[in-house]
This record gives sequence, structure tokens and C-alpha cells, in this order.
Amino acid sequence: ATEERDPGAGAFPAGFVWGTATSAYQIEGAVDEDGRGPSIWDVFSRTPGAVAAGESGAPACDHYRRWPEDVALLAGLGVGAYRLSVAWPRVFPEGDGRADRRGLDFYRRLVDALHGHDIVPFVTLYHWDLPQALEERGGWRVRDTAERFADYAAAVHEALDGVPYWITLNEPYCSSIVGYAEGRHAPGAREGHGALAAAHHLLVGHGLAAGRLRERARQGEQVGVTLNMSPSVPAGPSAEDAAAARRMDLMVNRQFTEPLLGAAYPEDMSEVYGEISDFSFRRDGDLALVSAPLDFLGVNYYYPIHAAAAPYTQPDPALRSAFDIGVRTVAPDGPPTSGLGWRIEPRGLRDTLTGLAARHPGLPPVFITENGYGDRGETDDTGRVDYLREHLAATAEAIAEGVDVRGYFCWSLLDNFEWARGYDARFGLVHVDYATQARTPKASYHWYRDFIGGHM
Ligand code: GBH
Repeated sequence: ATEERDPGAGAFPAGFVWGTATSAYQIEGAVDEDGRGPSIWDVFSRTPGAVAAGESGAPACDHYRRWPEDVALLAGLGVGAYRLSVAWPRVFPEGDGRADRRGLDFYRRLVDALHGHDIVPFVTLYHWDLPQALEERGGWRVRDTAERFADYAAAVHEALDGVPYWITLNEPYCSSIVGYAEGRHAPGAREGHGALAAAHHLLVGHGLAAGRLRERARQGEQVGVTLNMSPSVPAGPSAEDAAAARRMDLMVNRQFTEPLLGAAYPEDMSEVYGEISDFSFRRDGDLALVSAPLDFLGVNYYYPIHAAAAPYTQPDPALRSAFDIGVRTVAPDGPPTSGLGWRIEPRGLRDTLTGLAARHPGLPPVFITENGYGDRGETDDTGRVDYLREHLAATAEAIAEGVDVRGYFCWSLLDNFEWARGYDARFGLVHVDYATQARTPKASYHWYRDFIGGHM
């Protein structure tokens, strides 16, 4: 029933932030420009079979050169905020050592241009583009990477004035489990212990970076982290499916929310992963660091997961990837799917928000830092308009139920490099013709502009 309602003007509190989001590797291109070093995605993209059609972020949207046009598109959209990410390998081509001013200057110009249109920058420090030099020293498997991340965060903070919102990490689940256990994202590893170490060191990196940002924070600056949240629903009525859904919920959601918001790892962590890892990478004091209060939590929501029990694909736990937890995801009958086959269940967004507030009484204010719809690129994108309208209605419901949601960022401003799916999957409000780099606002761009205009 919520699906048909357009949330009314009173549904969002005064000052609610309307925005859209991108990330560096997905839009910038110019991978060899101004001294940028290679990231794990440059290297992973060259691995045969890693990315659809052998694509990479090398061309992307050429945003590194065309950013003035993209800022004009943001201004035309009427957003009050823009979430962008900084490419670590532009700032530290080798991961550490000497910062390259040219990389920092690019983001300085961009932030200044946003201010020129009264658009508030939300800056993500890590959206998956680890410098390859650090991967060669162990990547997120080793604690040193967390420390280098904190140094990088401090360097960016020093260089960029006028950024009121800092997001340390985007989706540590993807960086650790999808990258180091499932192997579908860079660096393409399929590990057990290493992937769980990566998940832990990402959280430690968040804690160290957040500490450095706070120590130097200018008046009113806010520090948060973005998690991808997918409610995990049992596929069938059996106790086995219920247990599988709970394991999936641990892997995707709780191993990140509980240390960050509750200062403890979930109780069932050892039961689910115990044979895979001895957790020897944990140190005293880590949880205190990780759970330092957040000024806000970023939530990315796309769809819920329907989980069924399944046999392990690798019976020997010593050889098992951390992704191999006896769960298979299934497509339920009923809910419609997006142009990419992703299930459309707006209620999952409301449940995510109300569930977070119920489980974590001290929950900080929440920003929905990503939500969006993927298809093959039609500019008369009614599917995207419906998706956005329904998810905004679900957001309004969570707000009505008392969840402190402060803003919403549509993913994404532009069609862009959709990771392992290459350029075929498109999430933009603006169509990009990669042959000419022509930008064409889609129906959803005009719809979102009007929606924002009616909810200021
Ligand atoms: C977000 O991840 C990312 O932050 C953003 O960069 C990305 O562009 C956006 O989603 C859209 O995907 O390939 O169909 O098997 C969200 C978490 C994890 C969701 C990987 C998609 C792969 C589904 N994503 N998952 S599929």
C-alpha cells in the first residue's frame, strides 16, 4: 500500500538533507593523471574474467576532467548535498610516504565549486580503492594498513576545508567479505582467516581515522561511517533456514553494527566462523577504539536477502573462505525485480531503520548515504522513479516511527563503472554515453528535482 503513496511535504523534518552520491573510482577515470598510483581495482580489472566485458575504471565518466559539467548537473538537480569519495592513490600514490598535492588540489577545487552552489560536501575517505602498494604489503589483512589509512585521513582533512561531514569507510562488508572471501571484488581473494582479519582491520582503520579527524575537527564537523545493510530473511519456514538467515545477518550486518554501536562482537561470531579463524588479529583496546561514539551512521540500502541453508562448498574448514557459511541466497516468488534482477522491497529499508533503532538505543542520527535502482540505461526510467518514490515513502514511515533520519542520498548522480558488472549496469539519474561522454538527464533526474523542490 505504501508503494503508491508519494510521501507528503510534512513527511520529512525541517532541514532534511537531499543529496546524491558517487565514488572516485566509479566516475573519475584519468587513472594515470597527476601522479595517481594504481589501486587494487586497476589491478583486479586486468584479471581475465574479473569484470564483465573486461572493463575497468580507466575511462569511467572522465569526471576528473569534466567535473565542472557534473557540478552544474548537481546544481540543476537542486540537491543540498553531494556525497563524493577521495581516491587514496591520488593522495598517496604509494599508499604512504609523500602526499601528492595535485591529487589534493583536484578535491579542493571540487569542494570549492560545490560551495559556490551551496551544496554541502559529504566526503567518503575509502570507497574501495586501496593503493596497490599497500595490498602488496598485505592489504587489509594487516594492521599496518589501518594505520596508513589514519595517516591518509589526517592528510585529506588538513588539505580540505569546508567539509562538514566525513565518512571514513564505505561498506566494510564489501571491502572485506566480497573482496577477500567471495573474491568478486578487488583484490579477488578467497580466504577465511585473511578476510576476517580484513573486516577487523577495516573497523580498526575506521576507529583510528575517526580519532584523528576528531582530534583536529573544526567547529561542527561530523564523523561517521557507512554500512550496507540488508535485512536477512529466512527463505522458508524451517529451523535450518532461520539459522542460515541468522548466519547471513551476522556476516553482512551484525559483525559491523555490533562492534561499532555496541562495543562487542556478536556472540555467535565464533560459532559461525570459529573453525575458519582463531581471531588472533584482535588486540586489547580495539573494541574501545572501534566503538567511539559516531556523530552519524550512514546506511546504504538496496534489497533484503532471502537466505536458505546450504551445504558448505568446502568441507575442510582450514581451506574454507569466510563467505562459505552454509547459506545460499534465493529469489523468492512475488516481489518485483529491478532491471538488474535485484528484488524491490521498500519495506526492507523501513525494517532496517526501525531495527537499528530498536537494537541500539543510543543510535546516532542516520543518513541514508545510498539507495538506488540499476537498469540497462533507458532515459525514460520509470522503474527508477517508482523505486525512489517507494523507498522515500519507506523512509518517511521509519521517521514517523521515531527513527532519527537526517538525509537521503540517491545512488547515483551519473551512470558509472559498476564494479564487477562493468558499464552495463546503470544507476544514474543522468545517462552517460561513454563513447562521447555526453550527459543526458533521465526522467528520474527531473522527478527527483521536482520532489526535492516540493520537500524543502
Ligand atoms: C553499493 O554497494 C556501492 O557502495 C556502490 O559503489 C555501488 O555502485 C552500488 O552499491 C550499486 O551496486 O552483482 O547483482 O550479484 C551495495 C552492495 C554488494 C550490492 C554487491 C550488490 C552484488 C550484487 N552491493 N552486490 S550482483
